[in-house]
Amino acid sequence: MESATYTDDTTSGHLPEIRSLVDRLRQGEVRALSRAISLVENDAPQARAILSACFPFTGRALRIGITGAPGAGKSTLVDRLVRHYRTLRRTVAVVAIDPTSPFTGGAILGDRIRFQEHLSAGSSGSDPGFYARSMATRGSLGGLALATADVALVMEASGRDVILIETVGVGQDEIEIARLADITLVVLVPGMGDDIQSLKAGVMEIADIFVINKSDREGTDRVEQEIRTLQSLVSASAAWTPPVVRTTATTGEGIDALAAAIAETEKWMRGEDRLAERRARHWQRRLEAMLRSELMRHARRNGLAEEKLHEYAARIASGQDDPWKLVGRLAENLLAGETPDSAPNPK
Ligand SMILES: Nc1nc2c(ncn2[C@@H]2O[C@H](COP(=O)(O)OP(=O)(O)O)[C@@H](O)[C@H]2O)c(=O)[nH]1
Ligand SMILES: [Mg+2]
Repeated sequence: MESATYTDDTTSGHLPEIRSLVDRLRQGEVRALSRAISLVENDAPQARAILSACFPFTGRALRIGITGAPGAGKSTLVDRLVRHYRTLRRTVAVVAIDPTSPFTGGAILGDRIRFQEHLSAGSSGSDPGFYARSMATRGSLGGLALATADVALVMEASGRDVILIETVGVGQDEIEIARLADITLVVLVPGMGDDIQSLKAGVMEIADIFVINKSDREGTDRVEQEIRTLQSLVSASAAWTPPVVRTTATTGEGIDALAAAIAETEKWMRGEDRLAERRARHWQRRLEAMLRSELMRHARRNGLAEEKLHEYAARIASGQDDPWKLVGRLAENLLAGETPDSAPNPK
């Protein structure tokens, strides 16, 4: 049988079109940027060619992740940071992910409205130095973390200086998303003092800066104390002790201090190849995810479509097939370019 191919050649006919799309988004055309992001987010057939064409124009931007519980004030903070960077004439893009409301939920809608209020490129009188996008959840193939990374890459290629990535820091997916950032802000609020101890270890691990937002409220000292205590337990010997910054995002208080902390963290990250090392680690995980997604895509294209999988699953459920032996045989056949059902290779 014909050897199966791992590359997607359905796009070859689109190449001039894709090149022109990427040229236009690099020249700052917002409609081209939006279209490219949609194609990438939906994992369209052109997605990889677009990402590939964007890739050479990336690596310069600073990617800042903002993570924390729903309602902590992340979007309000992002809004403030956008204003801050725009005042400094740095161009900004925001990607906001809220998996709790994948379609029409209030959070995404609220974010969109707020972002568009003063900026959103494209409409009349708007600021072309700013672009915001809310993400829906991408299906099972690539996963949300991969989709977010891809969208951020396209934004970067459009020449943005700063990419802000807002995500609800709860699950593994979100921690994965936070890890694609160069610098991660973990946003906490007063009144959750007792909960800090129960913060997922992963969230503590990814914090480069702690932000205590809503510091206009009572209990700010207490949260800070809790963070410091936890820090002294976790990172007594760490090279970097994440600064703790107090903000009131609604009034803008503390935003300058936060921006200063970000700048200082960036300086430290850029020293001694730390940033390069973090980005390499990011790419290692991303490569793994890309490979997994690619292999599944290959499997689906070569006889392991949904119905076929269901058939196998039913056989396993009724005890007719051994899943471990089956997986071994399927993987072997697929990698050898044969149909999943081929007889086991004689050894
Ligand atoms: N009192 C107070 N309220 C805030 C502050 N920052 C945000 N909020 C409010 O908290 C609510 C949730 O904010 P939002 O930015 O949407 O939170 P997100 O879910 O983390 O993105 C909104 O009603 C904000 O106006 C703050 O510093 N102090
Ligand atoms: Mg939000």
